[in-house]
Amino acid sequence: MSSPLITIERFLLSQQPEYAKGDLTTLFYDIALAAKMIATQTRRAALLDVLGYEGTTNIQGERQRKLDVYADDIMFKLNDHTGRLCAMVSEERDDWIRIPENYSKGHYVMVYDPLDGSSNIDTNVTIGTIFGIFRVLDDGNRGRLEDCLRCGRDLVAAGYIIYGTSTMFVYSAGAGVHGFTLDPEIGEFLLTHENMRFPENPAYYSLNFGSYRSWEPEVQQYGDWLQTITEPRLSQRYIGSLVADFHRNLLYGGVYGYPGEVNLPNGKIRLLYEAGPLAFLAEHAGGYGSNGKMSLLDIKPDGLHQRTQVFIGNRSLVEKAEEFIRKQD
Ligand code: AHM
Ligand code: MG
Repeated sequence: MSSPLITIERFLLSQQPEYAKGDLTTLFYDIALAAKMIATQTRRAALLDVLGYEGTTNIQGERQRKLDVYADDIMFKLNDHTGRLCAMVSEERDDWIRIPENYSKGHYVMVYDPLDGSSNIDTNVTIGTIFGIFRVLDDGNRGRLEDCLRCGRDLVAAGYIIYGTSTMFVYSAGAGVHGFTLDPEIGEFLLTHENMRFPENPAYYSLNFGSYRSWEPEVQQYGDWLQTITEPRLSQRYIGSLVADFHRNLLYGGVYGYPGEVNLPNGKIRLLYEAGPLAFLAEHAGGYGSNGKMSLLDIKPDGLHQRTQVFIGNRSLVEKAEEFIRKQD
């Protein structure tokens, strides 16, 4: 008998824990709609003249690509007026985002990177969107900075959308990690990967060995270890698109790392809307995310765009990174 066709809407309504029903479920649905719109634009990028740079820079001083700006705008426009959120934080905006006074405010805060790995856009390589959702600390207010500056342990849900050979929506609201694939003909995300877990035996490591000479000696030793272990022997795969590297490692087992470098001591990955949400997903899939010393979920950000060293994936491989790094202390 063939397996039943389950849309993301049906799954959200029937399979979620009680607390995730209601506003949180509809919020996922809004994000799924944003995902479809971003996917459509990504697929047609070269035809629509949305490749290349916008001529502006974001808070990190990075040049914004047209698709970065488009994706950010879609995430914002689909979520500012729904009454489900009271604040947002985007990689592309300096400050946290207030919900306009003329709209009612909700109980949730959404942090997101609208288009991650965007240096890959112009070369047709997989990119992604990352999001995390917190509950507001105090229902009585319209959202404040402290509602946004939270550690990953406080997340109630997180997920990503991967724009690859197919578009997938992967999320967790604390009860398993589930993946849905977009059927472009009918415009629906259908359940294809229920209860995703890191396989016990990892297959890959994903670090940019081009930066090896800029790493701390203990990270270099970890890199050497990854390259030489035989039980199991690992292969290197590095796309340079965090969502894509994380997704592959979730399916086949592995570790993604972005270590600090001589001129970039905390590495490149942002804690609040990249590392935190992926560490949440990793833990709910039996894996682990660390900055090399402690769980990424236990670090409280001081700033919205704070960077952190990252090792994330199969627990055994991430704990090995911690072992090398602790030896140095
Ligand atoms: P971005 O948010 O500006 O796209 O940067 C994050 C990306 C990650 O997706 C990726 O893993 C990393 O930067 C690649 O950086 P590098 O080219 O230095 O290896
Ligand atoms: Mg990013």
